[in-house]
Amino acid sequence: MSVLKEKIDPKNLEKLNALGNAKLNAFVADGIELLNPDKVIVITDSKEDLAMIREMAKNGGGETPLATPGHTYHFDGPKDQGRDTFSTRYLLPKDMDLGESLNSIDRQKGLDEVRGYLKDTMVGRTMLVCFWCLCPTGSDFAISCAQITDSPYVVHSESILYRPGYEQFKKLSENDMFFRFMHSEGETDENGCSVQWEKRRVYIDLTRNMVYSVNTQYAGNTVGLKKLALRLAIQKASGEGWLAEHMFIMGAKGPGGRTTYFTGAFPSACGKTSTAMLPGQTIIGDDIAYLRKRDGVMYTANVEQGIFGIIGDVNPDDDPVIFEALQTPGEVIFGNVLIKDGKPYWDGMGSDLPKSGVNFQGEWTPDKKDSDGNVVPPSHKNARYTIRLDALANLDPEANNPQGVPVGGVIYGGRDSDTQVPVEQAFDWAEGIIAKGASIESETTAATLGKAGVRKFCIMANQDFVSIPLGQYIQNNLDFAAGVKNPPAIFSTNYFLKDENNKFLNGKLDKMIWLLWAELRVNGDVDAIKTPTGWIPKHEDLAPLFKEKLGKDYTKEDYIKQFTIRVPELLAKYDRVEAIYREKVADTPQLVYDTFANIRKRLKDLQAKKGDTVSPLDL
Ligand code: SPV
Ligand code: MN
Repeated sequence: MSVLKEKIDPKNLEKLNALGNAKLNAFVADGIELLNPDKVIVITDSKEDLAMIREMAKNGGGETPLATPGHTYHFDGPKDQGRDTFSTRYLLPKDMDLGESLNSIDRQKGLDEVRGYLKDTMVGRTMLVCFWCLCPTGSDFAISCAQITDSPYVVHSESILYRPGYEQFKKLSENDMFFRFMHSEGETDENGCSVQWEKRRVYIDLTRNMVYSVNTQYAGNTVGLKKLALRLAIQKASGEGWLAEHMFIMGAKGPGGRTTYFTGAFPSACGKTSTAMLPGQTIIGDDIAYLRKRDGVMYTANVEQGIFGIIGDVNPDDDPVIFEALQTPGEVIFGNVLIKDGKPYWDGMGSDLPKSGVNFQGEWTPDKKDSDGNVVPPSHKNARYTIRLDALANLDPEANNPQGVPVGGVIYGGRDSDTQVPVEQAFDWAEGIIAKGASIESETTAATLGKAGVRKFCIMANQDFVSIPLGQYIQNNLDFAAGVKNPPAIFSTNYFLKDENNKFLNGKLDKMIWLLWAELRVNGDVDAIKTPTGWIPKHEDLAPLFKEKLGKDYTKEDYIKQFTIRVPELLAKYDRVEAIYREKVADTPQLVYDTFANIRKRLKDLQAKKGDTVSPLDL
């Protein structure tokens, strides 16, 4: 209390005291002692406090106003444009073993390092203390969170992306847990960007439900409730029998006005948001879902209330709902786009870009090169927008239901140019978890730092965030169907299949047809064709959907090209994936190996009968 009293003025101290939480006070006092701010501001759920944050953000706090009222832009530094998976580590106590696939560091060593980097970073600055809630407040999904940061941009982003949590915090009792996040952007340059990116660290203390983040601004490294909280949530869920997943939630519209809810896990930048935003359907969330069981039914709720989405290729044809929302006055933060005369521009927006402007590298012209000699694009590939979901015309009416919504189907996607068919239903829950979710491979994208286009294994599209041994995580997913009367159907999708000339075999909106076919399957409305790896659609069920929804004639030739079973590629895929499990995941459940063996046998039987490539019409 003496530390708090010394640094916090009476008005702000009163706000903290109203929460009456000794653990919170200890967290804030630790922050004050370590970070050494000049001033501390405590932020409540009030309109005034949120307006103050918006003002602070616009006045040197990481954002600049644009011409459209409510719109601002934010730049991260040139070397701070994505999640830093290398410098994100679990602090490992001596008695914890997470397996070799998870990035970790000895707890004490990591604490010394990250707290060393955080020390005195807020001298001359203001420390912001704010409160949010993961999932709808007052539900069994809800988790309270406290965030300390010196970035008004981070607080503003959180106020768009998460439900307010100050009032909810008052209801916590002394023993209730909450997640804690401590962030400082560290030293900044004249543009307000973190300079010491080589000392960027995101360290996760699972023993304290706390995450440290320093010398970074990119939201995926700093906005506590997003991927930092997901890592804490996965561990908590594992102990309590529920799931925390890197999934969208959306309502797919079937015949007669029926809504079937789907969750879907896709690696970053593989069509996840655009699936959740498909025209004619309704969105609940685009990034993180919690799943719980009640009375033999799986329910899911959106952890967030906003979208931090990739802006590249958002245009009136491919993403009409988002495009419209991004033109409308209201709170939107544009990140790492090109700015010219108070307007944001990005690649693939469907109109010409100006020939000059300002972007994350400074003054920009088309011939601009970065320090490594590479041409600088107008907007970064991982440029993003931050917007509240209620700004969208297609928000599902159940989006804030504290009970969540029942899960009808689960989709696992990836970026795969040559192996999997566009959509396939797994034979059952266990095979879906293992052969679809736990076998995702995806060609890398700009959402994480590093080289793009490399095929990377990514369990449930959640691997970057898994905070328990990977085998245990798969087992938890397998076990989750226990006691569920009618487990959701599991599907794989692949929007990135290419022909021999390296041309995509599908149009961007074809994903709507795969989704609506899955909706029909969940409800038992259509038959399907059996392959060695699951059930694929019949041409006769897809053609009317293409005609009705997209006005396209879906030819048998296209169907055959897209749904041909590529046996050698599939065998190679399961060989690759199995090798990773054998080498890297010591606690892999035996069922994983048995399932791969069964799939391989079915593939080889088909190969012996029909050859390497098998038309769906020959099955
Ligand atoms: C992702 O990369 O999966 C995102 C954006 O949703 S972030 O994790 O915040 O970087
Ligand atoms: Mn994500």
